Amino acid sequence: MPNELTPERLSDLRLQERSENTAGLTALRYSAIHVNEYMHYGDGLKTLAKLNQKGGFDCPGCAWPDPDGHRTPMAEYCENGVKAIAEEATKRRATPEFFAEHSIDALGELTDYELGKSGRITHPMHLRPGAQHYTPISWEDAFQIIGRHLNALSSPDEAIFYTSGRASNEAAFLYQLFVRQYGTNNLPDCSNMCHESTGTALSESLGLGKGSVTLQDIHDADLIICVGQNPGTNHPRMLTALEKCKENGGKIIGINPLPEAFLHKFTNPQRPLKIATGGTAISDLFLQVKINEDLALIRAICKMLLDRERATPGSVFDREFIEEYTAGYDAWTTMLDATDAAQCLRKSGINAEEAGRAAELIATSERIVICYAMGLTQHENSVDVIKEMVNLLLCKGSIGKQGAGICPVRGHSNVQGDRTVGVWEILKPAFAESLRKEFNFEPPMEKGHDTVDSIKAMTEGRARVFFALGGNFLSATPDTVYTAEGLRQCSLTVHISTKPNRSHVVHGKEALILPCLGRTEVDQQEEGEQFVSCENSMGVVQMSKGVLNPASEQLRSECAIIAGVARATLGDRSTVNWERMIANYDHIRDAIEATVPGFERYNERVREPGGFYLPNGPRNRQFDTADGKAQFNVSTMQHQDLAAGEYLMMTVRSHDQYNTTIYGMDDRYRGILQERRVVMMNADDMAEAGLKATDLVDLSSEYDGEVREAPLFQVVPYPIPRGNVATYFPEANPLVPITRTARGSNTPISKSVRIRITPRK
Ligand SMILES: Nc1nc2c(c(=O)[nH]1)N[C@H]1C(S)=C(S)[C@@H](COP(=O)(O)OP(=O)(O)OC[C@H]3O[C@@H](n4cnc5c(=O)[nH]c(N)nc54)[C@H](O)[C@@H]3O)O[C@H]1N2
Ligand SMILES: Nc1nc2c(c(=O)[nH]1)N[C@H]1C(S)=C(S)[C@@H](COP(=O)(O)OP(=O)(O)OC[C@H]3O[C@@H](n4cnc5c(=O)[nH]c(N)nc54)[C@H](O)[C@@H]3O)O[C@H]1N2
Ligand SMILES: [Mo]
Repeated sequence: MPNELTPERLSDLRLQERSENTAGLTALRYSAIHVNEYMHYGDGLKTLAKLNQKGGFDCPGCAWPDPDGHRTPMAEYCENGVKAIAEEATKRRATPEFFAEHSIDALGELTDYELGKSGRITHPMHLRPGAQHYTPISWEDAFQIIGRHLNALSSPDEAIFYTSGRASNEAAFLYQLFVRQYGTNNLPDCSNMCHESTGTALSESLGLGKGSVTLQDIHDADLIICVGQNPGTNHPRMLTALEKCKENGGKIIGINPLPEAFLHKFTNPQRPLKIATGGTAISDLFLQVKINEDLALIRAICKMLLDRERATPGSVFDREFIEEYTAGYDAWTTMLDATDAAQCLRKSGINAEEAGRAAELIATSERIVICYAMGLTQHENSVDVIKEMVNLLLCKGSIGKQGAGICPVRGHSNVQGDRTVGVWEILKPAFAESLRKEFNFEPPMEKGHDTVDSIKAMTEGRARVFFALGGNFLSATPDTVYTAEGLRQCSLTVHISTKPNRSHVVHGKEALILPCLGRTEVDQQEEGEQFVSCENSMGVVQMSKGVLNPASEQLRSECAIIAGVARATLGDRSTVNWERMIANYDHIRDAIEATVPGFERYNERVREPGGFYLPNGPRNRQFDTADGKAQFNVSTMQHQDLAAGEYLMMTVRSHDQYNTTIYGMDDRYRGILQERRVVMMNADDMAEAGLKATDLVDLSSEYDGEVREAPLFQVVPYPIPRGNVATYFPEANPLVPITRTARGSNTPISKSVRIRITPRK
C-alpha cells in the first residue's frame, strides 16, 4: 500500500461479465502482450523454448508438475507462467540512478505495481542509518556489514532468516547450513503462511506432510474433488490434467464459495481442435460452500456414505483397506452417528439434494483424488479440515492406489523442496545428527521462530536482524502495520531479491538489497556453468538451468551470496568449505545426499531427463505414524461467531498477480478490471447494507477489542454466499490479525477474517 492513499488515487474500476471459459486463445494473446511489452524479442523466444522442457529451466510460476514422458514441444506453460518469466526477464532495470532519483519516501509513494515494474535490480544497494537513499556498495562491504551486525547480537536467536519458496534446493540447503552453524533455528518461510496446515495434518494422519499422488493419478482418477483452489489462475497447467481425467471418463466436483471460471470451461491452448470446438466443461457438480464450512459439508456427506454403507455393507467403503491400514474407524463412525447432517448442511449453505449428488458420485467411485490449496489451509481449524478430507479418502480406500490420493497443490515452485532440504524452524533429531556427522558441528536444537513468531519477536524487540532469501515479507505477512513496526525496529534488514518491493521500503535502521540471478539466467561459477534443482508438488526433483545473460554483470547467484555472508560472519568458526561448494554445485548436492534421505545418487539422477521421484510412504500404503496406520481423525466443529454487521472475508489472488508481485490491474475471469481495492459482496447483502456497485467503503476488523483498518475499497456485486466477502491479497493484509492463527500450524487466517464495512460519506 503506498504511503498516501486518497480516493483520487484509485483507478476507474470497470466491471464486466464474468468469464466462464479459461485459457484459450485469449490467454495466448495475453502471454504475447507480456512478452512483447517487457522482454527483448530474442530473450522471449529463447526462454519460452526452454521453459519446463527436460534440461531447460523450471517455471518460476507454480509448483504444478511437468509430464514424466512426452512434453508438448509447443510449450509446457501457461499464460501466468509466461507472465512470471516476463516479470523476471524484463528489459527494465532498477539501477543505482533509479535509487538516486527515488528517495525512500518517493519509493513509498509508488504502488506495488509501479515498484515491481521498475525492473531488475542491478547492483548491491545500501541504506545507511538515517539516509534517504539507497546507494551502491561492493559485495565485500555488504557481506562485512552483515557479519558485523550478526556477530554483535547477544544471541544468534536475535536474528531471523526468512525464505520464500523460489529458492533452489542448493541455495536453501546452503542457507539453512549457514544459519545453523551461526547458531539458530529461526528459519521461517513462506510455507508457514501457505501449506503449513497441510504439513501438520498429513504428517499426523498419513505420516508424511506431502501429497500422495502423481500426475498419472490425476489422469486416472474416477473422481476428482477440487476444493478451495482456483487453478484457472494459479495452476493453469492443472487444467490440462483435469481435461485428461475427463477424457478418461472421470468426474469432477468443485467446492468453492466463488464460482471460479475453471469450473465451467477450459479451452486447452495447446490443442487447436479444442479451441475450434469450444473447450471442455470441467466440473460435473459445483457446491458453493460458505467460507470455512467445508468440514461441515464433508462431514454431512460422510454421514450419508455411512448410512448407505450400512444399508448394503461393502458397497461404499473399502473394508479391507480400513481393516489393514487404518486406525480410528470406530471412533469416527461414532462421531458421525452423533452428527446432525441437516444442521451441518445448513451451516455449509449446501442443500440436501446437491450434497446427495456429491455422495452418489463418491459412493460409486473407486478412485478418488482430493486436490486443494489455500481455500483449506488458511483458517483457524485448517488442520482439522484437511484431516476431514483424509477421513473421506480413507473410508474409500483412496490412498496409495492408482488414480487416488490426496493432492495439496503447492504454491511457489520450490516451496516443497526448500522444506525437504532443511528450511524449517524445527530441526528434527535425525537431520541434526546427519549435519553433525557430515559437518562436524553442534547444531542448535531449540525450536526457532516461524513467520508469525518472527514478527512478534521483532515487534517486541526480541529480534534485531532480519534477513530474507527472496520474497516480500512485509506485504505477504498478516497485520501489515504491526509487521512494519517490527521491521522498522530492526538494526539491519537484508533482502536477497530480484526486483524492488515494499519490504525494501519499510526497512530497519540500516538496510541492504543483494540482487541475485533469476531462474532464467546463466549461472557461471569457477568450474563452469551451474544448474540448480527443484521439487514440484508431486515430489519430483528436476534440474533447472537458465539460458539468458544475467540482467547485470554485478549479479550473483543465491548460493554465492549465501556463501559470501557465511564467510564474512563465521570466518574460521565454520567447518564448511564455502568456496568449494560454490565452485561447483555438485558439491552442494553431495552434501544434500549425505544428510537428507531420498537423494541417493543425486548428481547422477538429477541429470536424467525428467529427474527423479523422492520416496513417498503413503503412495505405497506405508504410514510413518506412531502405530504405522493411517489415522481417521475426530474433531469438533468450528462455529464462526459473527457479530451483527460483520462479514467473513477471504483474501484471494487476482488473475494478474503473483503473490505480492502485481502483473497488471485486471482480474479478467472475474470481470473486475483496472482496480484492485475492491470488496466482492453478495447483492442481497449490499441491498441490506444500502450499498451500490462501486460505492467507496472502509474496511475494519476487530479482535479482542483491537481494531485494524484498511481504507478505500470499492464494492463489487458478486455471486458469493451471503455473509461472505472477498478482497485481494495483499491489499487487505492489514486486516488479518497476528493474534489469530490456525491451530497446530500457526498459519495466519487469511481466508477467514471477520470484518466490518463502513460506507464513505
Ligand atoms: N498466477 C499465479 N499463480 C500462483 C500464485 C499467484 O499469486 N499467481 N501463487 C502461488 C502460491 S504461493 C500459491 S499458495 C497458490 C495459491 O493458489 P490458490 O489457493 O488457488 O489461491 P487463492 O487465490 O488464495 O485461492 C483460494 C481459492 O480458495 C477459495 N476459498 C477461499 N476460502 C475457501 C473456503 O473456506 N472453502 C473453500 N472450499 N474454498 C475457499 C477461493 O474462492 C479461491 O478460489 O498459487 C500459486 N500459483
Ligand atoms: N492475505 C493473504 N496473505 C497471504 C496469502 C493469502 O492468500 N492471503 N498467501 C500466502 C502465501 S500462500 C504465500 S506463499 C506468501 C508469499 O510470500 P513471499 O514468497 O514472501 O512473497 P512473493 O510475493 O512471492 O515474493 C516476491 C518477491 O520475491 C523476489 N523474487 C522473485 N524471484 C526471486 C528469485 O528468484 N530469487 C530471489 N532471491 N528473490 C526473488 C522479488 O523481489 C519479489 O518482489 O504470502 C502469503 N500471504
Ligand atoms: Mo503459497
